[in-house]
Amino acid sequence: KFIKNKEITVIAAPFSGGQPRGGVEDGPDHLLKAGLLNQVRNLGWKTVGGSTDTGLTVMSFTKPPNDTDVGKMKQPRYVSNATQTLYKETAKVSKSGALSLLIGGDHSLAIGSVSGVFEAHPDACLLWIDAHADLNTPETTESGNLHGCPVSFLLGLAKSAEMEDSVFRWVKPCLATGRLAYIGLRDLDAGERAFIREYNIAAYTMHHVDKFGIGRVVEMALDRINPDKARPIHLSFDVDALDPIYTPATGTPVRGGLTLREGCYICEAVAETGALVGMDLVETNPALGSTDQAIQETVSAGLSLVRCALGETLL
Ligand code: EXY
Ligand code: MN
Ligand code: MN
Ligand code: MN
Repeated sequence: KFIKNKEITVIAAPFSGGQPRGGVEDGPDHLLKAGLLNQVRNLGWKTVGGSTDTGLTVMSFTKPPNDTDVGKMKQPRYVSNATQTLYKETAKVSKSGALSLLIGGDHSLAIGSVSGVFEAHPDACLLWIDAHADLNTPETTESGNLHGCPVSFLLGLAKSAEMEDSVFRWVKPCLATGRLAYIGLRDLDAGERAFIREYNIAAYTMHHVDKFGIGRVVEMALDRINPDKARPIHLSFDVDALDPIYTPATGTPVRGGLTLREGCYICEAVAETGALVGMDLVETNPALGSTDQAIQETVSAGLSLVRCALGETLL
């Protein structure tokens, strides 16, 4: 209902500047070599646009010189430039009427992808599937790694003074707290927990998944952020939401996560709504797989999530 003729554009973003571990910039290449584009096409999607007109845009990013910390933020100019470029590219795709699929790369990229999708679909809601809330502000972050901060930028939680003189002043807060739901959380910082409570954000942890089952959890999450079922949906999927049994090749694994089926179920439930307008698949880091099999399993789990979100299991 929001996407024109089942059209999709894939944006590959080989970017690792939001965190310190090398290798996450190779995620897109591995996902593409494992056949992502053909799998998408086999589901009846038309891969359109992109820099090569094959439905794929591969972005490239250059590290700015002298990218010194701003406050606690690490590599702020690199992340700001990359996400601003991605924002423009994503907005173009979304305005063309196609579904925008970002493959990363680290989760700081969502500053750009979500901003771009929301520019074309301002009434959208956001499902954030992750072990982490990625809700730190430049003030609350303990690590300084910007992949732990994208949601606070999208909500506009950073104190305005901090944002105004920061390199991130281009980011317009596009997301209301009532339009954000989390599933899969199990590793929160104190400041993130405080924000979730203060703004009464719909947050379903692994405890809720165990207690209610994934079916009820997805239903409750969507009821909170999309009660009239009229909104477009952006799905931001961090592969570390899954248990490291399924996705070991990722930078910040946390045990006790979603099963592969639970992750797929979330994607299928979104596909069922027919309202998916944007998706991120991030934090696949091939360099962190301890064996070839670990890398391959992580990549193939990611591909399954994408296919499920695009309707593979719908009858
Ligand atoms: N909360 C921690 C931090 O802010 O550094 C860990 C963040 C990990 C973020 C990964 C991408 O989801
Ligand atoms: Mn490689
Ligand atoms: Mn995470
Ligand atoms: Mn994340």
